[in-house]
Amino acid sequence: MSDKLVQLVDIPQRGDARGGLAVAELGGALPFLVRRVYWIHGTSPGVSRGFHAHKQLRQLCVCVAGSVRLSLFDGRREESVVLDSSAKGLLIGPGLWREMHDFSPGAVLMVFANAEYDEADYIRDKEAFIASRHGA
Ligand code: T46
Repeated sequence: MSDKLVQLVDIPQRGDARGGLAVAELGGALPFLVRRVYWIHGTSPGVSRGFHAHKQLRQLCVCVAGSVRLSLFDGRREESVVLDSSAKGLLIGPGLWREMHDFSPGAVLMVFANAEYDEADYIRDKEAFIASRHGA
C-alpha cells in the first residue's frame, strides 16, 4: 500500500484527430459523487493560494491548462506535486494542509469536490491545523 499523502490518477484520454478529450467519470478517475466544480484561473505570476486544510472535503484537481505546484502537509510530512497535464488528476482527501505555488501564465486548475462550499469546513490557521493533527 502507498504511503503517499495524495494519489495521482490517470484521466482517460478519448481524443482523436480532431483534438483532445479527457474524461473524469464516477467509478473511473472520480471516486466520489461530485457536488461542486470550480476552476482557478488568471492567477498572477508569483501569487500563491490555498494555505488551508479541509475537515471533510474530498477533491480531484486537474490542471487543464499550464502548470501549478501543489504542496500537501499532514502535520508531519510534506509532499509536493507538479500538475502540468490534463491527463493526470490529484486526489486530495481531508486533513491535509494545501498550498498552490508556481502557477504558469494561463494556468487553469479545475477542482471537482464532493460537497458544496462551506466555510466551516476550512481550517485556515496553520497552528490550529497542526494542533488538530497532533490531538492537541
Ligand atoms: C482548495 C483549493 C485547492 C466560494 O464562495 N465558493 C467556492 O466554491 C470556493 C472554492 C470559494 N469561494 C470563495 C471563498 C473565498 O472568499 O472564494 C474565495 C476564494 O476562495 P479560497 O481563498 O478558499 O481559494 P483558494 O484558491 O485559496 O483555495 C481553493 C478552494 O477554496 C479550496 O477548497 O482546496 O482551492
